[in-house]
Amino acid sequence: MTTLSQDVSTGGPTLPQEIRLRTEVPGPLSRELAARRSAAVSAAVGSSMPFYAATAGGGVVVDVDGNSYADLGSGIAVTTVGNADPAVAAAVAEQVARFTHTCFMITPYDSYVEVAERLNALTPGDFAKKTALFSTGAEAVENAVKVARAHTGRQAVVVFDHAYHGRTNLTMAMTAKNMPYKNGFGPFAPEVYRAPLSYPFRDGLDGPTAAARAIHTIEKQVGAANLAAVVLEPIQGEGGFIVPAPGFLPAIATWAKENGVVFVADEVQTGIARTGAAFASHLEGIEPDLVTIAKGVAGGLPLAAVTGRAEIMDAPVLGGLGGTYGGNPAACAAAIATLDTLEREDLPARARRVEGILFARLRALAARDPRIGDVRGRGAMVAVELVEPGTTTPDAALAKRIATDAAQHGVIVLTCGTDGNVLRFLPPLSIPDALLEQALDVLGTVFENAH
Ligand code: PLZ
Repeated sequence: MTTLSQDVSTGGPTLPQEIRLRTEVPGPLSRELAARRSAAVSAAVGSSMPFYAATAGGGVVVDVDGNSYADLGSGIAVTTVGNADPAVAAAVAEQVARFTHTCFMITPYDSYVEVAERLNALTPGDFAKKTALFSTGAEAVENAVKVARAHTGRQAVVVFDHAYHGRTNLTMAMTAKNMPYKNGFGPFAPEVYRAPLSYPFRDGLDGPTAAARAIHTIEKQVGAANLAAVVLEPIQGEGGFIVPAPGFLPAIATWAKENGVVFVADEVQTGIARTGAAFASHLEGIEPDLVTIAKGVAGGLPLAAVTGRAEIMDAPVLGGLGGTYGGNPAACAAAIATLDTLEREDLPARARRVEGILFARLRALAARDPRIGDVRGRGAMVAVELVEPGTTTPDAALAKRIATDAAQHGVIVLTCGTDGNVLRFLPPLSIPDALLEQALDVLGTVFENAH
């Protein structure tokens, strides 16, 4: 039986904020767990890192062998407020000591109502809004589609190239990439159509031109009268941190409004201060009819939401939205603590500061290394796209090698992109500047040594 190393303390920002490697990576205790895992856990579930977590907080994850890594992934953009954030941990502890679950559909409670009020106020648009709570991002996306269909009486849904919306049956249909998300898992839900995205690095189109191309596709292949919703990530996450050209999102939103189509911003990855505003839609000056929210909203607990125009959110029949765990009280308590911190500590401003550090360092690296074709993103959601020098040909092998080598040197970095050739940086906003700079030093060395 594996035991954790003796000096593992509790998590949160009090953990030493340092890169510290005590064993080879993975160490002996992680290797022991890996052996147990391969006998017990489905081989279809992957992990990008070879080491097992013991504690985390501030900007570090500490493994079972006592190695401390700089965390540039936040568990895929979840621990934005910090891992084991003390306010979140205290709020959850207080809540679970009072009650762990009643089911909001049976005996409701105040924290669900408060989270709804807070998200109604925080999302873009000064109009009457309502919210329904769920547990995962995919569930939020599915429910946004249900609400849009109930409101419009129409069935079709438009999504975009490179989109990622989840792994459930409807959201698999909405997700673009086959491997590994969809392969062998069909048949997929019908009435999902895909339009071309704005991808400045690859298409060179300005925003209005790219939007006109997408709208042409939608009008010719779907028809506005059949369309319930357009679902779009303001900055694509899994698809490669693709920031559409300025004007693209507003043009799509305007077209949707003119045609009675519900405009859904999937802010599961971009939301909750990640991009330097409460929501990325704020930065684009758009007011989505519905916003899907998950990941960062509850400091690591599973909570998701659909927030949007009251008359749209009220469209399904009574009882049409719900689920056993949706708006679980521990997750709601965590969300309230997270949203308090977002406001008190001005987390969007902190994300903009992180953006400054990431852009300065990554652009300097790109100037030295022609394999970095593009540096892009917003706030604490920044990426580099790796290509064969002088081309736009994706180099996925390099992205994989860099992420693997970075982990060996104490830095957690994730990859993404339809072609798997994008390295993405999603640090928790609680990471100290000095540790972020140190992690970027390590990354620079890893790039230099990767041939
Ligand atoms: N919408 C925009 O980014 C989740 C998933 C990674 P769930 N992204 C990370 C993986 O391999 O499963 C995501 C997202 C956007 C929806 C989702 C789905 O959120 O909480 O994973 O269901």
